Order: sequence, then structure tokens, then C-alpha cells
Amino acid sequence: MNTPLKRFLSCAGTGSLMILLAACCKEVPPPQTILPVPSEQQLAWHELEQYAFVHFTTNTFTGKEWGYGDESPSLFRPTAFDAEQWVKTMKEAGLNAVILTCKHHDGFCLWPSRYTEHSIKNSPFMEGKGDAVRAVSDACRKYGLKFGVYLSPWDRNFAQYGDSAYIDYYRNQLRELLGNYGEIFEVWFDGANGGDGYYGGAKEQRKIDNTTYYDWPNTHAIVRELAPHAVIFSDAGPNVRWCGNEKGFAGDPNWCTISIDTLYAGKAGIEDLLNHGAEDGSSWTPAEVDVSIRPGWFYHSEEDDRVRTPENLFDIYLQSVGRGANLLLNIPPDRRGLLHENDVQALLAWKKLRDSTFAVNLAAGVKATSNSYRGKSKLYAASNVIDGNKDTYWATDDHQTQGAIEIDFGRPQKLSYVLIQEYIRLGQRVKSFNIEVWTTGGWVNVAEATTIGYKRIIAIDPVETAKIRIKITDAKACPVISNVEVY
Ligand code: FUL
Repeated sequence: MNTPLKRFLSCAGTGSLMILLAACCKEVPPPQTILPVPSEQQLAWHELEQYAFVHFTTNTFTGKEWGYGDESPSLFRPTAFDAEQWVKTMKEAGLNAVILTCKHHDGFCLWPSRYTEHSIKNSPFMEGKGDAVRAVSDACRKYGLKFGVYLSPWDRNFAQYGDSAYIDYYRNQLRELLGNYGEIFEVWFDGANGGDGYYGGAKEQRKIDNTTYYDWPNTHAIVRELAPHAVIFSDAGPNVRWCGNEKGFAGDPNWCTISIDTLYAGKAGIEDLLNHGAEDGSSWTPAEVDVSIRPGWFYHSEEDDRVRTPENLFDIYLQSVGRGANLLLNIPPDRRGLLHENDVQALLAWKKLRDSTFAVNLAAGVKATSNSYRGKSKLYAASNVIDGNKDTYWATDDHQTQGAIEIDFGRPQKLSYVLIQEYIRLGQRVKSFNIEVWTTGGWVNVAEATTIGYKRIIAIDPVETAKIRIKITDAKACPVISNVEVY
């Protein structure tokens, strides 16, 4: 590439590569964008792929999952609290961010909020001088992980929960979290509203209308103002949606698109819609898969021998990241304030399994061809899917919603996984595809699947073959594939 062009690209960013080359070479223009498309924040979020959830509060010390709200702050007394041990372990496990339950439904705050006495400042931990949100966010910065916050809308401690005074309180707390702990990558708004609680001593049932009570648009505005890089998660988005279950799987198909007005937090019967998204959805609101490494979200010593195995975590990875969703894996610290040895062991063995499975990309540097490509221009040739550049892609002509890429390894290779990525900056397109392997008797179909999106990983029965073919059999518009890897 000539030097002025190179200089331009290093300023403009590689994202402009295809448009620039198409323009200056008077070449075939790139495919039209299929709306909706991800924002820059969402693109950065997709690239995080897997990260940690941390549930930690007085529940850790009472054994509960949902504190009633009357737990004394004196219960919160971790004996060897070490946020760096958590974050260092997470980094070693290949997790790229942490979302901390700064306040769960019981209302106890892990930071010394100036708006309540129900917090870490009235606990024995560091004689009331501690701030767990600070410790975790600092550790994240030290180890290069992103940091996000969970602030439960349902608060079973606060006397005025149910009144407008609580909404002011909630927003003040949100301002504290978003304003004082550095960059926030995701704000997690939970949808649970169970009803009964302590509520400042009232000890009663309180029902709110969760479609109106929280006045979400005005709370979201605070996030936009104080954390412009953050994505907002809730059951109903707007930036990231719940995957509809806490079992560890996104749907197949899994569309990153959905129409937000078909959803609202807490609405029953939409789990399936959340799990699959909607092909014609009007908003880019991709799925996040939240699941715990143990049966509970909080630590309970009786679950020490029920930590998920590395193999089970690997399956969850394939069913979340491998289906174009992000994985939010909960790892709850114990009463010492440490990740338990069993959890650490499982996490590191899971990482080893991923590393060994995806160690050598058999498609790197081999030959990729296609039966057709856009305007017969090299800009859109199949070789782009194996060049290691996420900003180049294979695409077909506009009218063509089918097409095939052939990858020739040059010699027989044993393979078990095929990884495919769409160039989602131009929208999610592929509706169905299959994978074939070359045998002495010709092409044999070994897998059929639906959507691709940001990333799709297909496990096939291990097979020895010199060539594979990925056949896009249906798409919303001409397919645009940026990456293929084979393991
Ligand atoms: C749910 C909560 O009720 C659980 O306690 C947990 O925090 C989970 C991640 O979200 O809605």
C-alpha cells in the first residue's frame, strides 16, 4: 500500500478501509447498510464477549439469595477481602470486564453512599472506612478490565420504596456510582420486583407498576450524561437485552435485533422473544447471557461442591458467545471476601480448555475462494475472511442472498469447530447456512445452523478433510462475512 494512503488510514481508522478503497479505485460500492446497526458503544461491547458478574452483599453472610432489607450492616464482615484476587483470577480466566452488584434487592450499599446509613460505612469492614466499589473498580483499572455496575431498582430496605421519593434516591445513588468510579462500560438494571420487604420497618407487601414507576427514560438520561460510553442493560434493553433465561444459553436463531416496544421489564411470556430476538426488529439490542458458576447468585458454602465443571462452562460458552451473544458469568466471593478455590480452579481449567481448543486456526494463511463475489471485485473476495482483518469482508451482489465460501487447507486436517463472523457494521443478515466437508465421495453436509451475527461457533463431529464449504442458504440481504476460523 502506498504511504499517503497508509497515513490516511492510520488517522481514519481501518473501518474506513473498504469505503475508501471503493471510492478511490472507482470500484464496486460496498453493500447497503441493513438497519438497524450497532452503535460504537455496542460494537465495543460485542468485542468484550465474556466477562464476570459479582454478587456480594449481606446475603453472603446470611446465606440468603434475596435479603429482606432488615439485615444489620454489622453482618457484613469479610475476613480477608481482596478485590485484586478476584480481578486477577478473572483476567487469567480470559474475562474482559466485571459487573458488581453495588446494591442488590436488600438495599445494602457496597459503597459509602451519602444518601443512606444502610451501607458498608456502618459495617465492621475496615471499621466503616471501606468501599468495595472503589476496590473493585481500582483493581479493574490495574488489570485492564472494564468495570460495570448493578444497582437494583427494587430496594427492600428503603422506607419510601413505592413513592416518588425513592426514584430521587435511586437516581442520586446512580449519580454517585457513575460519577465517582471512573469509566463504566455497562449499567445493569435488574427487572425483579418481588413485593414484600422491610421498607424502613413497615414490613409489608408493596406493589409498583414496573412499566411506569421507575420512569426509565429519565434514569437512562443520567447514564447517557455521566457514562456516555456505557451500554444500558435491562430485560427490555435499550442497548443490551436479557437472553430470557438464567441457564446459560442464547437462542438459535439469535437476532441482535428486536423491537423494544414489544418488551417491557417484568412482562411475562416474552422469554422466547428475548432468547431469539426478532429478524425484523427495529432496534439493535443484542442478548447477554447471565448465568452463575454455582446454583445461587450469592456464595453459600453448601454449594462448594456444586461449582460448574470446566466442560459445562465450555458448553455455556458455545451457547452464548458461540451464538453471537455475550456471556456474563457470575462468580460470587465467599465470606472471606475471596473467590473460592473451587471456583478459581474451574475458571482456570475452562480457560485452558478454550485455549487448547482454539489454539491453531487451520484457516489462517490457506486458500479461500467463492463461487461468486460482489461485482467480481477483489475488494469483496473470499480471501478477506481469512486475512485476520476484521474490517475486510466477502460479500455478494445485492440481489444475491445465497453464496458459498470454500476453504482449502492444502492437505487433510482434523477439525471440530468452525467460527464465522458477520460484518455487523452493515447489519445482521444471515438467516441460515450449512457447513460441508470434502470427502472422496464429494461434499458432505456436517452442520446446519441459522443466524451468525457478531460471532458463531459451530461444533462438528471431529472429521479429517482437506476442504470445507460454508454455504449461506438464506439472508435478509446479500451476505457480508468478515471472518472465518477453523479449529
Ligand atoms: C435477578 C435477581 O433477582 C437475582 O437475585 C440476580 O441478581 C439475577 C442476576 O437477577 O433478577
